[in-house]
Amino acid sequence: MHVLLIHPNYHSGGAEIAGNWPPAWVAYLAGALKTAGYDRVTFLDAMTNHLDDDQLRAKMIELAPDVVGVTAITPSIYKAEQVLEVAREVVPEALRVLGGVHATFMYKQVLSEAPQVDVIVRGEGEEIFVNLIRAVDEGRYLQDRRQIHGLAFRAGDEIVATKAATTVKDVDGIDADWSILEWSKYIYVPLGVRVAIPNMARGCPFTCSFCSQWKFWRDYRVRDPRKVVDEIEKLVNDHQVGFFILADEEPTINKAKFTEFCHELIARGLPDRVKWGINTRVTDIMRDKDLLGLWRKAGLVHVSLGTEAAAQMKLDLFNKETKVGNNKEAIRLLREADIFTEAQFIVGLDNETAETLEETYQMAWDWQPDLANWSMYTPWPFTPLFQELGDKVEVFDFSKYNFVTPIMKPEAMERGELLDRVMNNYRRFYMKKALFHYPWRGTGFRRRYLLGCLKAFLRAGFQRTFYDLGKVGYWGPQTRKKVNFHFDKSREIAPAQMEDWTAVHDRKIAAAERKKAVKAQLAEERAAKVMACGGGTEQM
Ligand code: B12
Ligand code: SF4
Repeated sequence: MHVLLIHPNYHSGGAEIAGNWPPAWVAYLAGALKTAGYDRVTFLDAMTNHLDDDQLRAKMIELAPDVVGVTAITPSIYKAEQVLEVAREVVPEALRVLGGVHATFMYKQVLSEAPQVDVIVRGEGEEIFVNLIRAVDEGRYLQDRRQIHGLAFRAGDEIVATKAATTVKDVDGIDADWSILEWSKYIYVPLGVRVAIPNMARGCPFTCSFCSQWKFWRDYRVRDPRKVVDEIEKLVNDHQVGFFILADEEPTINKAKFTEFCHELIARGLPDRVKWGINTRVTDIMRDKDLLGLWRKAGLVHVSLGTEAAAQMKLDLFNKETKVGNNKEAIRLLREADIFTEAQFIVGLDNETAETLEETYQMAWDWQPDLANWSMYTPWPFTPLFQELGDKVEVFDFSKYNFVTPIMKPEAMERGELLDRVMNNYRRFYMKKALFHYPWRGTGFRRRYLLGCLKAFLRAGFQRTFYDLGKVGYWGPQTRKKVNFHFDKSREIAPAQMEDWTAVHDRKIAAAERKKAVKAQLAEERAAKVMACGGGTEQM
């Protein structure tokens, strides 16, 4: 049984500017397959190697796999579908599998628009994929597929979704196989070292309305920190990894486990050999302010904070359960602990104005994080906020759902102006930082790291890959009226997907009505409560 995994060749100038990142999904799936006895797994990183269809064609013919598995987040979905189209053409006998967050929620859309996709794995891949591969290997896939949890496929005209699989409960049984990657390719530009993305915790206990991740991983689970450190030690020893970020949505909420993780790294002398970064929440920084020194000692040098929105109003809308005032304080605390801070702003909702964008800049400058990012609000089609926005979402070309393209048009400005104002924020922030802060602040590692980040930004700026500026034709404020985001207007929501949403919406309304009725009934009962004396409320 030969399984070929492919990461599609999709690029959008955002996080990529920091280097070539290794695909963690491949390591985790290859590990699960190996543990189950399937060790003939090959990986093609079409993204990092910029492989075009012809190159993929040639590779697939050469490898002749039994199964082709491709991943997709929302923006890379069409590229992923294209990879499977190539597979259908040149290795038609191979089973064509798609996994990842987009297909998990949008399986009706995908199966409607891309008949070349044989089967979708919905949710975490480790267990579902092994069950699927086992069925294929034993020649019973077609007859058993309705019994395998977590799949979606077409059967004639019908789109079938099997029972949802449970999340991976035995997270300590997860054993990634990172040896499948071609390590010389994965370099983190700011430090010039190899980079990895291990995963300690899955899920997020919060429910921010703009985010798809809590829905994907469902329950929050943390692996045994010692096992995660085993994995990291191996990455350092076997593959000379010098920097990692935790793939986790929320690595710090479980204070005890995160503290144990830090102690374990220190006990094994790893902080001298590997530095790392995380994404986390302002509230955790405030809670753990006394532990920030320990975090830094454990090698944590970079914290990306979901400060998310400058205005409290926006925070409330996003359901972020945090307060604007805390952001400044969290950044100060991290700076004091000598940890780099990256503040993330989400801009570009329909109520964005020139003033609110200016406000985010003023706040970024006031808070003084080392790095600041302005991401375009992207309405993941499976999030609560998307449902709320309804008709306001006009673009269904998912390839542009990438944090750098304005999907929403603010009422007060054109998309080109929004991009220009965001660029203006970047220009002002980084110009001042580059001139007055980075070269002069701190010594040794801190200075080297900051200048490394600046180098990554400048490189992307020169290559015009940052924010896809080259692709959209943005050359500065004078071109803001001419930028072209090249939205594919022929892209629409498939009727089957629409029906699914409507059904969910109806279920939600029905559930809300039920809740309201139960509440009213309870209130009535309470009001009509029998009094101690035996009478009702109307007694004297
Ligand atoms: C690391 C990371 C990156 C790395 C990518 C590294 C790489 N080569 O894969 C970098 C920094 C380059 C990056 C860039 C971008 N990213 Co990113 N990134 C992440 C992050 C932090 C972790 C992803 C990860 O590795 N998770 C761990 C692995 C194990 O999980 P997984 O990939 O979901 O895989 C599991 C399942 O999905 C499933 N599965 C996945 N694929 C397959 C395939 C098969 C065949 C099967 C069976 C199963 C399966 O099984 C796996 C194991 O359980 C997530 C946020 C998060 N915390 O998850 C955002 C995230 C994935 N990124 C996101 C986005 C939007 C982007 C960018 C577009 C942003 C930008 N403009 O820069 C680009 C796109 C780059 C690209 N070309 O794909 C979004 C996607 C949202 C969405 N709904 O689509 C996320 C979720 C962030 C967010 N907050 O919304 N990113
Ligand atoms: S934005 Fe962050 S904190 Fe909010 S639900 Fe998503 S992962 Fe959790």
